[in-house]
Amino acid sequence: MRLIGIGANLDSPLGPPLAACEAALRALEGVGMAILRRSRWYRTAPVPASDQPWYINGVASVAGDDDPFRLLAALNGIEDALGRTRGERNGPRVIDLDLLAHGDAVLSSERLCLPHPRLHERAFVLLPLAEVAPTWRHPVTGVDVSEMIARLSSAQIAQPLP
Ligand code: PH2
Ligand code: MG
Ligand code: MG
Repeated sequence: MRLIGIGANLDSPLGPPLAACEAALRALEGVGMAILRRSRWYRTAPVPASDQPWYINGVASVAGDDDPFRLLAALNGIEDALGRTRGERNGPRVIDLDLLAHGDAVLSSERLCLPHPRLHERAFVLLPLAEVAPTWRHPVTGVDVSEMIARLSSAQIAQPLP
């Protein structure tokens, strides 16, 4: 199970954030990843709270590359192709593709941590993740998605688009 988080909160030449998110899904298929499941798109308030624009977020599970570092490189390549520029941490962006989990892989290197280290505290990841992989368990904590949602610390706004 390879889980990918998709997010965007700036307009780009492709259009509004939703267009970049849709383009990212097509681009994943374009580099040979089959989309197994995908969530609805969510409109989400920025975390941490700030005055930057709200995000579109979603999650997809894909089949494809067995090597997490190659998969990460493919995600970064798609971000670049869709016009991502790298600014401040947690800054606004035209597209963000995060490798959330790669099977039960647990790793912590400078380039990549698996599972994503902040996944369990983010409604904008967990709500769409629950649609794609409702029985997924965090390989380190053993906690499943619905329990992680129940444990979210504060009200975070993440609503599916109508
Ligand atoms: N991504 C971040 C930081 N904050 N907030 C929301 N709502 N959605 C995101 O995708 C997001 C964020 C860093 O990648
Ligand atoms: Mg991110
Ligand atoms: Mg990222």
